[in-house]
Amino acid sequence: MALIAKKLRVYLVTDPALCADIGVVETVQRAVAGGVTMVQLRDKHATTAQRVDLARALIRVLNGTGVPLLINDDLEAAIASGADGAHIGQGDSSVQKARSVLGSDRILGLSCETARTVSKANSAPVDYLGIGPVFATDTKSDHKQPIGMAGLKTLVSLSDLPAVAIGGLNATHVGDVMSAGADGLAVVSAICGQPDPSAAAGKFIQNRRSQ
Ligand code: TZP
Ligand code: MG
Repeated sequence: MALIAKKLRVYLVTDPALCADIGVVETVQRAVAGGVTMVQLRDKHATTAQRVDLARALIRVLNGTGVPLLINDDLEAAIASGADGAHIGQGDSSVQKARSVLGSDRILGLSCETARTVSKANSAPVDYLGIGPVFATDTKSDHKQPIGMAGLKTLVSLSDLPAVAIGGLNATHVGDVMSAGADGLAVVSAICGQPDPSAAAGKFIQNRRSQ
C-alpha cells in the first residue's frame, strides 16, 4: 500500500472554534497520542501570518511522530512554515499552480464532490482526494449536497488515487467507509472539542483493527 494511503487512515482536520477549550495545539497533541495519522490545519478566518505561527507550533508537536501536517488552502503558509503539504478545494488555486508552488516533495490533497471532478483528478498532479461530504454536517456551513455511503463507493471506484472520506463521520462509520473502498476518514467534530481527543482518536483505530 502506498505510504500516503496509510497516512489517510485517521485524518484530523482542525477547527479552532471547536478546539476552543484546550486550543488547536493541545488538541492535536492529544489526538496524535490517540493514533491520528495525518493533520490538516484548517482556519478559514486566520491570516497567512497566523497560520504560519500555528503551523510552526504544530510542527514542533508533530516532530518525530511521522504524522504529516497539511495546510488548508494556503500554499504560502505551507511553504513558509515548512509544513508537509497543502489541501485545496475545487474553488481554490488550480492544482497545477498548487503543485508548482509546493514542488514535487510536498503532499497535495484535493477535495472532490462529484464524479466529474474525481475523474478529472486522476490525471492531475495530486497525491490524494478528499471525497464528500458523505453526510450533512454543521462544521462546514456551505458544504455541497451529501453523497451518502453509496455515493462514496461510486466516487472512490472512479478514483485512481488514494482517497479519504469526509463529512459527518465518526468512529461508528469506520467499517462502512472502509467497505466503500476509501483509505480512511477525515474528521473535525468527532475529535475537535471532544472531552478526550486522545480517546476519540483511539476509537477510530480500535474500530479499524476490528475490521
Ligand atoms: N469538507 C467537507 S465536510 C467538512 C469539510 C471540511 C467538514 C467535516 O466536519 P465534521 O465535523 O467531521 O463533519
Ligand atoms: Mg478550500
